[in-house]
Amino acid sequence: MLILFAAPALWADYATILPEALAEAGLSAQIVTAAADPALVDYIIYAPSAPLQDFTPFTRCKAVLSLWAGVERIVGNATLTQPLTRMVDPSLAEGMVEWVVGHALRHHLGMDRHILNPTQIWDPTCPPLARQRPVAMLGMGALGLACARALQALNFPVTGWSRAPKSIAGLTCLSGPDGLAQALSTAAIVVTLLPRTPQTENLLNAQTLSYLPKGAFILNPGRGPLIDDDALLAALASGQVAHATLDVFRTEPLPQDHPFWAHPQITVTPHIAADTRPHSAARVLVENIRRAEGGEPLLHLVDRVLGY
Ligand code: NDP
Ligand code: OXD
Repeated sequence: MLILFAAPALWADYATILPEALAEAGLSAQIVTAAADPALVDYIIYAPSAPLQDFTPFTRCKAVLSLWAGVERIVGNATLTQPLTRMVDPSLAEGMVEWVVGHALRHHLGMDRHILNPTQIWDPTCPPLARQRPVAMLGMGALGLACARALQALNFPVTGWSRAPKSIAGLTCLSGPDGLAQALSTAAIVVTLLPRTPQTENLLNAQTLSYLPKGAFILNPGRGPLIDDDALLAALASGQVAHATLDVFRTEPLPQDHPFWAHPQITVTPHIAADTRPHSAARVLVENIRRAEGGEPLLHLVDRVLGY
């Protein structure tokens, strides 16, 4: 079996781990970072940094396995006729839970008041309890659900919102435009964990931001285009939104002259909310290769029509 690891910049992280995971699964494979003859390649491991754009010559390829959860940069590639899978990995979810819970607690507890307090004022005002701070989780997939559960475990009342209606024990689940309006109308904290698709672009815009109670916090570890940047700046200026913590942007790296960098109500983190961890990711990739070789259905298949 021939595997093309098409993200040469990441190869050092996988050079030992991937062959080990293949061996553990009883699979024997040759792994290359450039294919002399694309027609001989059985699987492609892909990341957005990959130079590969034309999948046409990979006539034998049984699947393209994305190292990233978000696939917006490959899903519309017209040359890609092979099945595409995305990264769903417990370590990715664990990282995302830590980022979301950490930043939610920062805003919930008003930590900046004490960490930054330049005037050394003794102000013993206590924050409300988490149970009094509703959260809207926009996106209830692998990552959104994990974050919703973690916040719920801290007593935040969580309302989840997704494309298709869901019923999840212990969580209020909504869908559709009315569901979005309802979820936002009570949300003190909004977390956006949606994929970037034509349907989710600018989902948070002047109108939807206006549904929020005044002074809400936004955490966006999903994708930059989920939020209309100008509408966000206006909502911050009016106080509708108190603070936005953003991990993802329309242009990455965020350009040095972008207004988000210096904005006192915006925290920029550099697309680090959840990283694909090679140790566990290698096992996710190998499990799908094992399945394909055994004629079993692939896990985490991307729906090419829905775009995620
Ligand atoms: P999933 O595909 O598992 O979940 C996506 C969720 O979004 C689903 O609940 C889906 O609804 C919902 N959704 C999709 N389209 C719509 C829509 N039009 N309206 C309402 N809901 C919609 O993805 P993951 O949870 O694994 O990842 C989410 C995103 O997080 C990724 O696409 C990526 O952009 C981002 N990400 C960011 C990282 C970072 O470091 N910043 C790291 C990893 C991922 P339904 O359940 O009905 O299908
Ligand atoms: C991903 C990401 O999609 O890191 O995996 O953003």
